[in-house]
Amino acid sequence: MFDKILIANRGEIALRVIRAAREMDIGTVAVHSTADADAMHVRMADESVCIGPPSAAQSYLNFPAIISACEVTGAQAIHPGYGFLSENANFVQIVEDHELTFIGPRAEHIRIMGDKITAKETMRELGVPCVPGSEGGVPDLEAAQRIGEEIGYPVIVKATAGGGGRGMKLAKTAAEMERAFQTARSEAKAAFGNDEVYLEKYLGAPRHIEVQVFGDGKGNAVHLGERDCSLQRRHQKVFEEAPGPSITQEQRAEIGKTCADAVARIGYAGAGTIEFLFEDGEFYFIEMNTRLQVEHPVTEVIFGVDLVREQIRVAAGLPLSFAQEDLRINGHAIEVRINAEKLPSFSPSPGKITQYHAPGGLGVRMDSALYDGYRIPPYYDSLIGKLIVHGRDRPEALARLNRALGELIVDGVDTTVPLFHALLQQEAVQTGNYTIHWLEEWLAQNLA
Ligand code: MV4
Repeated sequence: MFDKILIANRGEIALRVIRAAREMDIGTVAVHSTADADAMHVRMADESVCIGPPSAAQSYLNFPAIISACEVTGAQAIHPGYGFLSENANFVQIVEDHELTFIGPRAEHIRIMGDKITAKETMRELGVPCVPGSEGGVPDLEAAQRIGEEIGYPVIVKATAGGGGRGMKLAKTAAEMERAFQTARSEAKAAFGNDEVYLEKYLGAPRHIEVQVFGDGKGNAVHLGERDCSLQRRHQKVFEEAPGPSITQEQRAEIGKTCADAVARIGYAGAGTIEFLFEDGEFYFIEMNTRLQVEHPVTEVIFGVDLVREQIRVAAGLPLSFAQEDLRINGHAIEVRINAEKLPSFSPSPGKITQYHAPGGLGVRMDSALYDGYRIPPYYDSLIGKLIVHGRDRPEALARLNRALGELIVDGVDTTVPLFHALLQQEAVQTGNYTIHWLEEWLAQNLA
């Protein structure tokens, strides 16, 4: 096992990794920008190194500064958290070239899943059900029009270098294909320097269901069920839950086994998330994320496992500490993302926290790097905390969420907390009967 690891991240996820490491008796090194000198992750780690000015490009994304921080402190491995360098295959390569360990999958697997066409081709060959569409890239408009007729409209044009909702254009009818195809291409070229696009049948009212998988890098893998993350605004998740309120035990077991077998076959190492659209009882693969996700706590809470601990174990060459048959779902968990944002525009609201009080009690977990007097810098993501609640069933989790939100105090900046109080009053949220479009439609009618 490692003696010391470096956390190449900030905020709540840096604390999350420090906590797991400390329970494993592993030393921790925080890195930080000049804007984060007073951040909680710097205070909580055993050691810290300043790696550059505020802009992420010069600090949290600065390869040489991070590698140097390992060399100076003797950290043997790097945990990337989520975002920043977590899905950067070039970084993984450089980490390995310096005889350090990346706590995450191999560069090869990050690369495959980073290209959405290769990802889909790989998953299809591994027996994972995919959205009907083009076989690989579409070279020109004529091909797009021919394939559009074959799969039937509406059709969505997606950039292979996109993902997470970036670089997509909808063609509702054949007449709209020319414009959708050309716009998708030129926007992809401008945004990613890669204009390759592919086509999919557009699903009108699906849910976003994602399956948590974990590989040991030696051909063994398990699944930890699914999360329903359908409640999103502009491709940002807002409210996530596990298990998915629409998924049966039989569906979970079947898609879970398909996903675990797929990642086992490629020798995948560490945590992964396989994203699906779920409509009329069928799963359709869209993308795989080769990192720990923001919403991983809802899975941890219902399975009673520490996913970061397992990431560190697998990176050190140890086996997973559980087998598939050890994994049982206990109750229901919900996470809400607390952002420093002003409603109804959701514009960033950085500034000084004049009062902070975290909720507590049975079944309540608050993952946050806030403290009284902390100044939220304007340079980074607006996520300031995740409130995760656990109940014996979904109604109990909802009641606990309502109670915990009432206890939470974040003064000095605007937050998304009022949104959650309002959402908990909605029948669709109470019953779990929502699709990927529900939140945007509700916001348009109730907030704007
Ligand atoms: C789709 C789709 C409908 N049909 N693909 C958006 C994010 C990216 N991960 C995939 N996305 C979508 N792909 C097909 N074939 C609808 C979306 C989509 C969406 C997906 C998940 C959660 C929220 C969403 C909001 C709008 C569109």
